[in-house]
Amino acid sequence: MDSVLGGSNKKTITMSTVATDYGMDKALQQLGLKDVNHGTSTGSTWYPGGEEIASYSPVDGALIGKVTTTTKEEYDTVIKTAQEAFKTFRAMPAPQRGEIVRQFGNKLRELKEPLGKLVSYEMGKSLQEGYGEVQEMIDICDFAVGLSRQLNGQVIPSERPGHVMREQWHSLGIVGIISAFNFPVAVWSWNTALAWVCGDVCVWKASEKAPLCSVACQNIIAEILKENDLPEGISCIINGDYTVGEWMTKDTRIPLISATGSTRMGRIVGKTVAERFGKSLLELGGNNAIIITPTADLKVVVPGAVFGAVGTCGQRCTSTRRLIIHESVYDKVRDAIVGAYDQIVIGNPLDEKNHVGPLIDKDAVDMYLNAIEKAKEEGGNVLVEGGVLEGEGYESGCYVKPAIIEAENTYEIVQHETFAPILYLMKYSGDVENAIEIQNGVAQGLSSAIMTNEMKEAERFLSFAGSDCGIANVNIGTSGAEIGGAFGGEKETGGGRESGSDAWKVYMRRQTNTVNYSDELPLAQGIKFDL
Ligand code: UN1
Repeated sequence: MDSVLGGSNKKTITMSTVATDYGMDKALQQLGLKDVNHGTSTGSTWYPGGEEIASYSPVDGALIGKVTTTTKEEYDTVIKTAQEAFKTFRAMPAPQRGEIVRQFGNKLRELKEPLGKLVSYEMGKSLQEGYGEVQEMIDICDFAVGLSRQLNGQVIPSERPGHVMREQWHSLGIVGIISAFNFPVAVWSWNTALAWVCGDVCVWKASEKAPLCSVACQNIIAEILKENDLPEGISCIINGDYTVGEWMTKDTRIPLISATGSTRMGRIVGKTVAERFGKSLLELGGNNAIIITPTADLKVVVPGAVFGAVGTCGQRCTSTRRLIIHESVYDKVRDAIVGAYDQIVIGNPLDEKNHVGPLIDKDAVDMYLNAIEKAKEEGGNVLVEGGVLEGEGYESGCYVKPAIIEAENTYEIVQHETFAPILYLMKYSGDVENAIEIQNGVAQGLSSAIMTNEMKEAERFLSFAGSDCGIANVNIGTSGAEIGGAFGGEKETGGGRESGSDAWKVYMRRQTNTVNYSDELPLAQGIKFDL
């Protein structure tokens, strides 16, 4: 078909047989997704809902199933149920809540295969990455179980005699989760696993582009909650377009909104939540670069850069969008990367031979094509041609070829996050500081990386004067973060941190206590107030 495909993309399937060919039928059965026609739930209770949202697979264009949108009345019932559940759940000892999350993690271990397949089929990422996403859920559950015994506060010395100060952490309430299509299950679990051990209850509005993933997750957790005699309202899902999101962001009953998506969306969410003094955790767009220095090892650079750029078909927040290459090694690195693109096999992501699946939908394909056009208009030099794949196996119209374009960092299109496999190559000369300036010279600040064997360069990249991103890696790519670290970024990425480290603190409210165990009442700052 095309040279970019290599010769091995022979496994083609027809639209009607994909589900059975790759065990999708069985997977849907195992996940309780046969004949679903609902999308609003407080646990084991499902509500009929309003309009239908159809979920078509970008893999083969087939209709996987339908959910319904949440009506305003149902939304209010969900929030009231969650508020009630919070009263019970926050009173449960944190390690017991951890036990619930442990059971959830174990269930995910059992269902890794069907859930990974569903992620792959509904969203389009490769099966390996679908399984990886479920593994990320399991990992955060394990992390949260340990955390459930470590929601530690501290004791602070008081300046007054006979006084002691403490800081403790209390449950917050309802956590509203708005998630994107690209990580349709993992990002929800980053939030829920932590929120639950913290004693919060969760209301999730998943992406309309991957709604069945949310129903599958809800089925799994609802069973665990029921087995443990826990009330409805601890895990809720709602569905719909931005109006449902707006109900959440304006709702003073939801103290924390955790939103993942575009900077455009985050700007609206952040503002709306701030207006009512709610808290928001924003994980927005990235424009991630790898700096490739003269001492970089090509064996590390090539897989790191290529997986970063084409993994999840360039639809990760952490996808590599820019390579900033030292002029002395530019030709060698460029040729190696371009050569590696020849090996990429594009096709049905459920077939493990394929590296890259489709984009999420035709709108995404249009954005990808427009970005390539724009880069050309601005003077970009195309090294690996993009384009939409046609023919057998590509009937959904969502399969595109990963492209490589030589470009300047100042191009408007390069400054912009396009959720597609387009990699921009640019040169730097002189010191690593020049590369860092280019790397930081965008509005976003999620992930970054440097490839170097020179210790001083690595440390300069990681120093206060180095990368301005929330994630800065050495000798690995920009994507594929582990759950143990705090995940998120600066500038237009929104400033939020999810997942590991002390990200749990955002799911709780901090309280400072001063206790006087003396018989006097000395005032702080030595103030005298004698009556
Ligand atoms: C996202 O793209 O929103 O670091 C999340 C990564 C994954 C998570 C990405 N662990 O690429």
